[in-house]
Amino acid sequence: MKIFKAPRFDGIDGDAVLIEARRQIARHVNLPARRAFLQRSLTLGGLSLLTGCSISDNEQVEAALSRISRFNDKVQGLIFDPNQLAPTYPDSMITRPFPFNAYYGEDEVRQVDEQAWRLEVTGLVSDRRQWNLADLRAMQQYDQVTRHICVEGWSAIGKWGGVRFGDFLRRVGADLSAKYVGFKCADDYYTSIDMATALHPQTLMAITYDGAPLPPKYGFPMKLRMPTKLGYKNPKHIRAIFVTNTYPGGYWEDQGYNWFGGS
Ligand SMILES: Nc1nc2c(c(=O)[nH]1)N[C@H]1C(S)=C(S)[C@@H](COP(=O)(O)O)O[C@H]1N2
Ligand SMILES: [Mo]
Repeated sequence: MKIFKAPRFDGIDGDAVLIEARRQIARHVNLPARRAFLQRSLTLGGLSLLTGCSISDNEQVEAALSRISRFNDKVQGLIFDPNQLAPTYPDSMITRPFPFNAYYGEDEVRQVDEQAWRLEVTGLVSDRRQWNLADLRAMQQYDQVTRHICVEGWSAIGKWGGVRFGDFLRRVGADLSAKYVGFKCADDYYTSIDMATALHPQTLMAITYDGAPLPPKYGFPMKLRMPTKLGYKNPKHIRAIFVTNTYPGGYWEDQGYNWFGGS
């Protein structure tokens, strides 16, 4: 990390900056020890030390906070254990009814036509043919009951079934050393994930919910379900998947949510 100038505070509400920084750190960093440390001892000086930036104006503060977030992406990427499984639960613990969430209300849920739907697969893959739902159903299926955690303050246990994303990526000849997999959805949602999480054994292309075809509100015809990531990283109504080394961002990520988004 770079040596920093002593922070100047003119025109800046230092307390507000620290509250925001603590909020972002608490939201983005899931290591309890790290959180406790940062929450107890973070000062404006500490923040500028952490970010290598002088906390002198709003633009710099924004930049500093976004650097904390990108720094956290790296930390989370480094500590991510590709073999560590998220907890699973018995069917009796499924939350009923399972909550709906999107950046719009339930009355605006996208209705995707099964016959017309094609999944586009592009970028660093050797087989760019489009997929339909029957192709996905023909692959080995897995079921899992896991907890979905939304940063808006709720969590719920649900049961999703479908294709292991790692199986799919190998089938299409994806470059497994690429950095990112990006997703475009039938609404205006989009997001992207790191390759290690894409290949995690619990990362599913979910085409069922609770043993039935995925209902429209939960992302028909297909969503990516990752119990190792927060809710907003789990795209519903996926229409295109691309493998890339160029950072693709995401709908909430581009508005300040942490990109790695581990849970
Ligand atoms: N296409 C799409 N995917 C999305 C969203 C969205 O608005 N559109 N919202 C995300 C958020 S913030 C959450 S918490 C979950 C909600 O999924 P659920 O409706 O299955 O609970 O979907 C995620 N994936
Ligand atoms: Mo969410």
